[in-house]
Amino acid sequence: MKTYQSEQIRNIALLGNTGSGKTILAESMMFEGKVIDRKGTIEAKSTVSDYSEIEQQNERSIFSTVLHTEFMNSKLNVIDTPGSDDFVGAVVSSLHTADYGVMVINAQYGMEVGTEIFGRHAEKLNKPIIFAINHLDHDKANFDQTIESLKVSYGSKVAVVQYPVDQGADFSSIIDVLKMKMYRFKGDTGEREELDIPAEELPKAEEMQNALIESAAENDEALMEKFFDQGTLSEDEMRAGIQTGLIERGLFPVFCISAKRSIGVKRLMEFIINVCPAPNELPPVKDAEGKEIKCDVSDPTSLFVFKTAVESHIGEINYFKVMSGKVAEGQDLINTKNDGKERLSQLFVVAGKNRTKVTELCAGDIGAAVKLKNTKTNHTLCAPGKSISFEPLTFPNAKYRTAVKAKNESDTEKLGEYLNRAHQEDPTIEIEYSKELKQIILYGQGEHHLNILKWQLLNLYKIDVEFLPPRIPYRETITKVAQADYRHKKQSGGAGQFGEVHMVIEPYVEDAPPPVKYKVNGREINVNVRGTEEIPLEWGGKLVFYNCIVGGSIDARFMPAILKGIMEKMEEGPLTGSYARDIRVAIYDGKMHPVDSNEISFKLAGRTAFRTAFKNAGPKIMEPVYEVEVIVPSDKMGDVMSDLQNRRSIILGMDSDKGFERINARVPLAELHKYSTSLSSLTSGRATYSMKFSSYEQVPADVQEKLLKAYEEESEEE
Ligand SMILES: Nc1nc2c(ncn2[C@@H]2O[C@H](COP(=O)(O)OP(=O)(O)OP(=O)(O)O)[C@@H](O)[C@H]2O)c(=O)[nH]1
Ligand SMILES: [Mg+2]
Repeated sequence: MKTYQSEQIRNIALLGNTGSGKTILAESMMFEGKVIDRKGTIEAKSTVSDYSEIEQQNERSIFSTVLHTEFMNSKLNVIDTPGSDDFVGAVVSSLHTADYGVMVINAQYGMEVGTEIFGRHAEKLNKPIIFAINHLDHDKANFDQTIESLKVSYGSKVAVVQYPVDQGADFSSIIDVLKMKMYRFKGDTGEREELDIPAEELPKAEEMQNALIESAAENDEALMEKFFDQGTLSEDEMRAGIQTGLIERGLFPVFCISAKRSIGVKRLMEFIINVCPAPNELPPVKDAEGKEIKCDVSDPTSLFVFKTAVESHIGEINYFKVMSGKVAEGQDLINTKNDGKERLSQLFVVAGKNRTKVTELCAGDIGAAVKLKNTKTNHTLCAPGKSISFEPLTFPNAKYRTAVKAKNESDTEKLGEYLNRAHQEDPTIEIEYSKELKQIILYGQGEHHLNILKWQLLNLYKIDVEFLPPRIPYRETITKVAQADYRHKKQSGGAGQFGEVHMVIEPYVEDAPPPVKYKVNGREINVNVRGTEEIPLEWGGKLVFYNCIVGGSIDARFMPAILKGIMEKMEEGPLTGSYARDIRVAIYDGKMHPVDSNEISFKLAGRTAFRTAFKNAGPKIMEPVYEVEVIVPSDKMGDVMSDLQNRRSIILGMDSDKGFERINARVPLAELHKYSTSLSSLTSGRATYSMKFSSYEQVPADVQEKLLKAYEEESEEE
């Protein structure tokens, strides 16, 4: 395969709601570029893009797939992405890599939740978007309504370049108001005739053309002036205006296609090659230090790895974009993440699972390398001596958690190894080995997301795992002052044990002055603080420990043992065994025995006194509460609201945003188990949400009651 220069390259990511037709569009593009001579279908499990077994089983894309095709003496790199929100990680990395997003829209439904979600990611990454209105051959296709739905979000930036003449089952013709031509397609091969616009369509076509001219002029002052002077713009001027608008995200051009029947696909590709600037004509990007890195072949080499995967037969494969310079087969580069040397002994361009060896790739191009030693997603490789390093990709927060366990205990170690690998392949899968919950917690984007991982573990790595309800990291604290004494005494034969501790405990409040006097149960206890230890707890909150011993009733050397005993109970709270937090303890009296007192006795006395005091101090269980944002179509708003209310939520606000309703609420984590699945079934997959940790809050009395009972039962069983 020949080497393509930067100016011959275009990089696009196909985005859109699940089922909008991205994979079929990719297939059609491969067909137009003669990478394949027959188009595969989803149903026959024969597309280039959905080549993995799990995608074929599910009849949908799950991973991003890199493809390329040669067209008009250019190389079009296409990244097909999954449309389900569960796999948003693949969308983010693809969109980051591509220079343009082609947002595929199903003309039966118009704007869908996937359009909304991925549109936001494109906005965040500042990527230009081209709309491809697909499924126009469907009986229920409605182009005008689709455009209206897009305008709710994108307003007058929606610039219609084409409209269908005969949408529906007989769809065959498109009018292109940039070229002022009609394209008529025969059969399903993309073969087309270029015709003059028929007289009866001319008034509409001219009206649409005027609208497009105005949109094109709007993004360029010089063009605007010309437009005012001449009342029109030439085709080239329009193209220039569209180009400026597209790059600045001031204009979103709309194309008409039927991916399945190859209608309009070639014209869309022509537009991408003719109008969209090549990577070296786009503004330079910045590396992590803010240094501008130009997409220039004559600059030092730098590559950014956007995807690491394990493929059968070849092992680990890294997909990268050449950010600057060029990379040749056999070249040595430095991984700036770990300073390791990597030899790129073989370079490939890929189209699904088909790899073609190449000798060189220029700035802006996308390729793959195998057998790298220690290179993964988000790493930068660069020429020795150049310290170029790109900012890692940032992914949306996890919104689904489950506990995982190998069914066969002997697989536990292997499970850990493969989970780490899964995280490297898909950073939206996160793993926490929770000492606190005594569980391995997996985090992901949805139940489906983690079920795919389960399938992979079983089918690719032969590890059978089960998912269990994840425990909730509750916290325990107190709400009032309490006092307790405890004497630990043991006399059995030889050396005895003796230690007595008197303490007062109270809630910790930031910046509160040290204690002087307590009133507990009508009794006054004066204290004299001799020493303070303020311990920030690993799990959040604080423990403040005051030594208020006067007159040597307990030797200073036993204080650490008392604190140790208290800490043991802080780590395994008296109510439910959860971590305790935000407590002040004052040790103000006690007793020693000249022979029998030792550390162990004081540790036990401290622990038991603390437990007793804790139970009398208005103890409360606290639970993690998350801030949740749900985006839902208006007709499902009521159902989603009442479901949220059943989950002990506090609704913070509601507003309409770009054709969707947005609900902000605070929801306890315990009520969010499998929320993504319920939301999906409540709205037929038309809603989405995100969540982030907010704070710890006291659980209501009835919930506390249940938790206490459950802990008691659990403890009895043990
Ligand atoms: N009638 C018609 N069907 C289409 C068209 N494009 C795709 N389809 C069908 O729609 C279904 C979904 O197409 P895909 O290409 O898998 O959609 P996708 O956007 O890749 O979906 P995800 O991978 O789940 O995100 C398949 O059955 C396709 O055959 C089209 O233009 N017209
Ligand atoms: Mg797909």
